[in-house]
Amino acid sequence: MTSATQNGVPHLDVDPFALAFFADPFPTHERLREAGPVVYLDKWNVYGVARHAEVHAVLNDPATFCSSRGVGLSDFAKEKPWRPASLILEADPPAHTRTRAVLSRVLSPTALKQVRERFAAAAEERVDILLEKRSFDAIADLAEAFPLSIFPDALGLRPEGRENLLPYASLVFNAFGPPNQLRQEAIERSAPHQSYIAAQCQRENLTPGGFGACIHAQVDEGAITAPEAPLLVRSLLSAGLDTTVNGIGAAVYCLARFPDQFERLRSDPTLARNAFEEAVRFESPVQTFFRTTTRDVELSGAQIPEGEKVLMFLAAANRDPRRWDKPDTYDITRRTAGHVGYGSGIHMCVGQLVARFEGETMLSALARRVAKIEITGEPTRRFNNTLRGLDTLPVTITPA
Ligand code: 4IA
Repeated sequence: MTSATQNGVPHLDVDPFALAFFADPFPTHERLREAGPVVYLDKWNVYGVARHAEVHAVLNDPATFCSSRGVGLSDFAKEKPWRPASLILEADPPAHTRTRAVLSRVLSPTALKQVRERFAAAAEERVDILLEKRSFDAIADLAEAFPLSIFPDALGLRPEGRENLLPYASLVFNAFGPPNQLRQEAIERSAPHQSYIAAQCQRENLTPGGFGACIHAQVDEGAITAPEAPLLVRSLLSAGLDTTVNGIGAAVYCLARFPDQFERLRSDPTLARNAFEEAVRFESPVQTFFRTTTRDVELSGAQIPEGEKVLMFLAAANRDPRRWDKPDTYDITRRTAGHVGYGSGIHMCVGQLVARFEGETMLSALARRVAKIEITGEPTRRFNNTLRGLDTLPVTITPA
């Protein structure tokens, strides 16, 4: 409940990193939005924004709401980061501008062209396997299996050790959260995953032609220094797999829960891209992120001092009734532009073309070849401080 209002900012006692919150965040998202444009969360001593307008405003003022002090709860000005800071995610202009340009080139429309065919063929192959099985776990056998069949190869990773990729990503996303059990246990168990990742980021371990080798080639172009390249590869390994796993998982979960929307998709498979985008809005695989204030600032009437953490509830913004008609309805024909599931502004997802293509190809294959997706058992939730998604989703599909 709202405990008090101080300096015009309502204080709430909600813990947005508790398991009970993850199980059903929606009523609390509403409370956060309705309490005011800016709130204060006493549990973690942070400001919070949950309305679309304020989330968008914070994302689009990177000079005031910086990333270089970390985009998790930990303030890098006060605490050493758990791993060397990301050169792109946890950086501000001008440093960010250069590394962002490099990853933009590596993940450009031209680069996507080189992998399109393989991604599309892999989606068809995956659906072949699933149609053969009929009954399967849509998380392990679809949402994880499909990205795992394409992304590590596109990066240029050797076959050995790939089982570390999802545990490492899960660690990265848990580590943005507060020092709760999820974060502490993830970090305690992280040594083997971290050493795997560090090794795979080295130039000699990345096969020619992949995204990883392309990053290292930018050293030869003089765009980055040799020690910067492995850290930028690390960004792709951190951000490129678990996000699309949870995005595709969200989309399949939506299409299974809302059969009228799957019917609509089947009648027009060109809606696949928007159906995926709407799933990203509706479920928001990346739920939250922080910024840190670089000065005293007024935001929608609230005074926020310098050096404060501001928690952005991307998922709440993506269902803010001030911004969206029927925000709690999954509608594959909705105009999804403006959702903040990929962020907004200078840090907006640099891999979004690859992510959207993965989602689109898989949903297009399902739309053309599957008549029905039925949920056959109770889905179970996977708990993470930043990512929202399922652990298991038992389904049976019927061929078209
Ligand atoms: C990085 C926000 C999320 C998708 C993300 C996580 C890690 C990194 C970037 C983005 O390590 O650079």
